[in-house]
Amino acid sequence: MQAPVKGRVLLSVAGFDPQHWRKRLSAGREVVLDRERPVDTSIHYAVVWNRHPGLLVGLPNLKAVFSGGAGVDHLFADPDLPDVPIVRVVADNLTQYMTEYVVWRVLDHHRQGFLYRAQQRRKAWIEPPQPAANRVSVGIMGMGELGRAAARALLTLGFRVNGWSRSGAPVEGVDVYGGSAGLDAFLGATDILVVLLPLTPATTGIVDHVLLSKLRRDNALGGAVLINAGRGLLQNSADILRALDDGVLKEASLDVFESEPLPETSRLWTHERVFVTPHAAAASDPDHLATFMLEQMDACDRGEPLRNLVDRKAGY
Ligand code: NDP
Ligand code: OXD
Repeated sequence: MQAPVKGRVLLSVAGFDPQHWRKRLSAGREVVLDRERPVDTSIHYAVVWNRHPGLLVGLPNLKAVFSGGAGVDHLFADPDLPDVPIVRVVADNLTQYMTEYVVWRVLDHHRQGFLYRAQQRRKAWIEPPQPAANRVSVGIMGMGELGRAAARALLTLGFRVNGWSRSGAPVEGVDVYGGSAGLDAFLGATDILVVLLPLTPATTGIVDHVLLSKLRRDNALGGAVLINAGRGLLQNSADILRALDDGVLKEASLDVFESEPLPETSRLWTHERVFVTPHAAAASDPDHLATFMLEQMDACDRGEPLRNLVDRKAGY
């Protein structure tokens, strides 16, 4: 008996090289780059990143949508998102990239990179006091796949680590605080705030001046630090700049912004105590991810459950 023809994959990934994704996904299925017909019954799966609303309308046989990344806010921004399962990226190499980014930024702030770079520009040979890692508390907002991995690496380096999540679920070695009831205590025990939250209605704009002013400023580092690699719309950049200028924040590392690319007019580009990266903390790699996606599509066709499913109600 002939094996049933596999449904096709609609691929629509803005900001990535679609041909790279197409090449990898074509190893398992026929890939459609652009919608050819208003109604397309041949498409059973979609791999999507940051595309326009309405893209997935008119696909009556769509079985699941795969996000091109870990975040799914780009999908929920589509009012016409079909009611099918959504699979997001959970992958060792993405987690590793994010862990590297967090460790890099925490160590740079901890080891006074901003100060040394300024001193080097002046050719100044000055050795400031250096606090030990165990005198510094890193607080991670979002103790999911990425937050937990970053926490493990920071614990290995000797930092104290706090976490904040919706559930407050325990994580070994970490003081985890849960929900809005735990937020102020979490912030008050945190010197370096690392934001690894998903963007949902509950988290939009959460990193504002009020929140930043609750961080511990009287600390071994001489001020509070913000690192955001979650999403730009979690933060209010004007508030971050105000916090840097009025002493609420000592320094910031930002990978994500309300508007991307970060507009040239933004003062974040030139602020001497801000480190900017272009949403590059942990990029999805089709060489690594396409195989997992194809495996999941085949499993779904066999009636097996999908992994790394998004909770539509929670929005992440
Ligand atoms: P997960 O879904 O695994 O974890 C999300 C965490 O956030 C969970 O701990 C969850 O709590 C917590 N959370 C969600 N909503 C709330 C809330 N309202 N209050 C408190 N805590 C909340 O996500 P990942 O760790 O995989 O990824 C996190 C985010 O990182 C992504 O959504 C994406 O936006 C961003 N990202 C950025 C990248 C970059 O390059 N800059 C690359 C990859 C991801 P609970 O544990 O209770 O569910
Ligand atoms: C992601 C991202 O969510 O790269 O994976 O931002």
